[in-house]
Amino acid sequence: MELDQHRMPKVTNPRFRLHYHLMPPQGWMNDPNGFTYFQGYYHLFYQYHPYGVEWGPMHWGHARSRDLVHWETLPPALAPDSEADESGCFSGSAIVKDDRLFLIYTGHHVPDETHPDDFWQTQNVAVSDDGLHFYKLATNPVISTPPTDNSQHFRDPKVFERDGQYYLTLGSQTAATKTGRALLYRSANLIDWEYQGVITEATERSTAGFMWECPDFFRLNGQDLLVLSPQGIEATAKQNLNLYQTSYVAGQFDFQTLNYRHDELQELDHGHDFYAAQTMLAPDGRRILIGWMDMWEAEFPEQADGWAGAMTLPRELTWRHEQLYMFPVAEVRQLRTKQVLNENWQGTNRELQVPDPQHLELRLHANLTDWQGQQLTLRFQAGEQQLQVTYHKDDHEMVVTRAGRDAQRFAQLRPQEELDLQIWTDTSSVEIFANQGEAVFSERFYPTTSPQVTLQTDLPLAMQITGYNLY
Ligand code: DQQ
Repeated sequence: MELDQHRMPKVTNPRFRLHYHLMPPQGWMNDPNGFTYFQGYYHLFYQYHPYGVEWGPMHWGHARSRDLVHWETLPPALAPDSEADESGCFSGSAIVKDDRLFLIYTGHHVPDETHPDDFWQTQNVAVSDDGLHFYKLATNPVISTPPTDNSQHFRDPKVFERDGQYYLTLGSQTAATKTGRALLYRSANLIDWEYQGVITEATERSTAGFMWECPDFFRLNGQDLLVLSPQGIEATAKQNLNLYQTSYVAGQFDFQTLNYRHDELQELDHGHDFYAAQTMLAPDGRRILIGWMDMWEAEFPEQADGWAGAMTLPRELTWRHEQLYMFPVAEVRQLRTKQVLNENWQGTNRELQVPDPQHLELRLHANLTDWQGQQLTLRFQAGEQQLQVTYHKDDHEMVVTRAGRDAQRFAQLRPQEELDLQIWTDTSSVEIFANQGEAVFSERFYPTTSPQVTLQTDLPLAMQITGYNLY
């Protein structure tokens, strides 16, 4: 589809542009949508406002990749130009059926722009034969009203196939209690959908949220996992500190009875910038997740340059030690251009000299068994801009501190003998993976000069340090 070039902001300064993460060509990006594999390409769509650097009438931006790391920007797939989605093509997902790519998305309707909170939402389908051109069904919407006990919040369909049936889960809110829940629908053909019921719901607003956005329901290593983005969970001292969360529950779901025995909601990523994550099943069976690497109501310094928003690295999900692990897909190794660090080091304080600290893959690997120290800190410092990663051995805690307001984020690790810290930096982002993805922090970080990278421990610690320059 064609955009009106005259109305589109231009990128005026490359200073914060990322080198290997997906970001909009210009304009605004939020949630990942329609993450799928079709005719030899990974496709990733996203919530896109081409006519401003802030959220606005939502389009579906579109990119594709052969390898999950080199992305080609394509023309937007959807614009809010039909009766079924007049105020926005909100989040949704994709699935391949009979060699055709089906997009299922939410049509947003605001009858009176002066009252943006008085809206209604429907579910719609668009189809493509080539992965480039998309046709909305003339019969849209495919789901025109929410269940009778639902509020107006009814969006973000995530479609999947199970035992020869199509299903989708939807983000929603119970009308009476104003609490979040995930709904289940079933279809034989992706067009005619039958409401099944509630997969699971918030029992309390303060601990589970008033609305669940972007649910994603899938099976991994014997677990039925529901990843969702709850709004309204109250922060505790060290958890749920972002405005909105992305969390998950794990358990066993029965598609006949809709009985879901699951444990508590857990945060999926502990960083300041992570939301609306979506997964896909790769052809080789890996479950891969991408999230929006930003947060609502955060500052977006890149807005001054004509764009806003980015995606995380694609991460492979695994289920280990009764929790989800996330770790960058193996394809990310292709980004290495040169090894810049490779040494065994023991000491308490040093600067890591690397040619380009903002495009770096860094790994610190230490055996903690005989170490009497308590604390290890890695710091990126550029003037006032500082991002610090600290491991506290006594309580097995990771703390990320980003200078500025609301600085700290926390994650608890299992007691173990080794510490393996892996970090990817990309111009204005830092992603931190502890112990192969047991704890993850996604951070936007905007140094305006090249940061100094330093390592500090309270007592000498032997570690292996490796680093690669990334393209
Ligand atoms: N963003 C979309 C909605 C979704 C929200 C609109 C989550 O579909 O619920 O841009 O960030």
